[in-house]
Amino acid sequence: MGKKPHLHIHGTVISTYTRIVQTVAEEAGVSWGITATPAQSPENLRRHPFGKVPTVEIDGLNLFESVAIAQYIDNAHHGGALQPDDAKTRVEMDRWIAIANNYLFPVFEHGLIMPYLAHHHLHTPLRSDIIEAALPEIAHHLGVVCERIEHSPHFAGPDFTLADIFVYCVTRPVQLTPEGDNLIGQLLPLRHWLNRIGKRDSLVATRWPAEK
Ligand SMILES: N[C@@H](CCC(=O)N[C@@H](CS)C(=O)NCC(=O)O)C(=O)O
Repeated sequence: MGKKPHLHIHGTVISTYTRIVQTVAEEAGVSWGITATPAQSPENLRRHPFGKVPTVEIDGLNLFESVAIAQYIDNAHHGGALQPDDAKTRVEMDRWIAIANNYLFPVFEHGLIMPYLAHHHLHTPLRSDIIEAALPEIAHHLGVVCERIEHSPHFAGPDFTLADIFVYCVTRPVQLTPEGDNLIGQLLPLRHWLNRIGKRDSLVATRWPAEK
């Protein structure tokens, strides 16, 4: 086997999507380094026309969008081991990645995680009004996630796939807030899955400071 490449990540250090890319690299045995880059900085806007992080450099390519980056790393450097071959299992993986990106992330991020990050890091007053208003929808979304994982070891079925990485990295920050921890505490299958999956080496290696 050839020498594994190095992945250069540009992104904010505490970021759900940065963690997704770091986790896939860990799973693939690809070494990575990160340059702290704010999403809306002029430099990042040159890398990502929609002003999001992360962006990466690997194999002479400049890539953005986490699904594309994750699939590239897994395909080019891990034999596609995190993506099922079977079409029916694959569609389940794709569906849960889409759910994580389109429904879970926006609601969790804006309703709970950003208010706490702003409070802890920028020392602004905690926006309890935003959190209170978002909690019913957050509870609904967590319930849907919990229902899926109640009778299946992983989101696409028997094996650990990219879907588990996306759902874990999007959902775990919720558990780091008091309100999220309380909600997940009542959803035992989800809590057990988060505990189990969070022990994987790739997810231990990419923990946020608040988890250490
Ligand atoms: N679709 C993008 C989403 C990335 C994303 O939303 N990143 C967040 C950080 S976790 C971000 O850049 N937020 C800053 C902003 O929206 O201004 C991807 O998959 O990479």
